[in-house]
Amino acid sequence: MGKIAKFAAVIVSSVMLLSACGKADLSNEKAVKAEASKNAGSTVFGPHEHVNQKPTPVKINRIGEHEVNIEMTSQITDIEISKGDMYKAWTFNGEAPGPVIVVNQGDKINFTLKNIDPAIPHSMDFHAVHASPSEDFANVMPDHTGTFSYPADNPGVFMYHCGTKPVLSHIANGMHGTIIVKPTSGYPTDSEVDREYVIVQNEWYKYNDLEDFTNGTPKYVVFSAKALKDGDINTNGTVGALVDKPLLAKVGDKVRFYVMNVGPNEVSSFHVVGTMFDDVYLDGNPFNHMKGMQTIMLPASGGAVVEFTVTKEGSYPFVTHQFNHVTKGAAGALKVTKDGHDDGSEVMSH
Ligand SMILES: [Cu+2]
Repeated sequence: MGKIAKFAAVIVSSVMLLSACGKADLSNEKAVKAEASKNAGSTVFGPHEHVNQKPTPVKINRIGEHEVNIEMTSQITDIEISKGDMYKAWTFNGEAPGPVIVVNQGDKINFTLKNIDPAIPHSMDFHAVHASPSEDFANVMPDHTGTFSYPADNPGVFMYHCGTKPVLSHIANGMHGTIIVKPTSGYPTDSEVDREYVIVQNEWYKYNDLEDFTNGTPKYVVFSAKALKDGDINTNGTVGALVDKPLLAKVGDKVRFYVMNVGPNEVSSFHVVGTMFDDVYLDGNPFNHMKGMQTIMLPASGGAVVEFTVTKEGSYPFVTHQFNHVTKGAAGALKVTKDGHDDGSEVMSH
């Protein structure tokens, strides 16, 4: 077995292991899995057929200067991914992508997953932490709760996702999101930034179809915006979400995007039309500072902080410059006006 195959085998078997502390009960996992694979395909997975759980707010409570409690749910929620196309998404908190999480570099995270999916186990894999995957990213069974602790010592824009086997099905069905670990000393350009948004790219395939997830091409490739604070724009990854409801900026603003490509399978070539990136921090680490870029490459699970200036009024499309994905939905718009308010003008589409 090659190194990569071995690593994959370790991941696959590790998610099957019972947490050493008995935090998660996996006793009926095999039966649940057999049922799940029997039901995979384009018809709704039997046990989820009548399940549509309304979105649940994420709970983030700082309990110390360097310690934060985060509680999320895994749940089944209908999302209209394109006009008239409902998807019974597997989600964190009823959103796909899930809500953005923000912590500080050096925080200890105490993470609780409440799995309210009545049928199958889920788990949480934070790319932002040092952890023992087999213990700390262990499955939480239906109607159970698991709590796990780990440090977030590295700053950046990281992916999180469900790590339950088959991982591809859990990510492609909607279980992905972004966690930002704010650098202790900030970014060198913090004081220049006028406004900021979190943008996530993801793909959709045929409903819960592992064969299509594996060998097919995406049906939709989409962008969403996730709220950093109450009142910010917050959307699911649906076709046209950020064209119908463009992001806003004011002439002269320096705009920061925290961008994340959750895949599961495709690369993103992230580009904003009409400007270039003055400053880029690859994966969101201040050490990876680059300047004057036109397009940034985000691998599946890659993130970045990009900052750019908008000098004139108008509608600035943002895309993945892999234009076959733009025809599948991967476009959004930043509307730049004199005062930063929406003037009702038409948004340029690609
Ligand atoms: Cu899952």
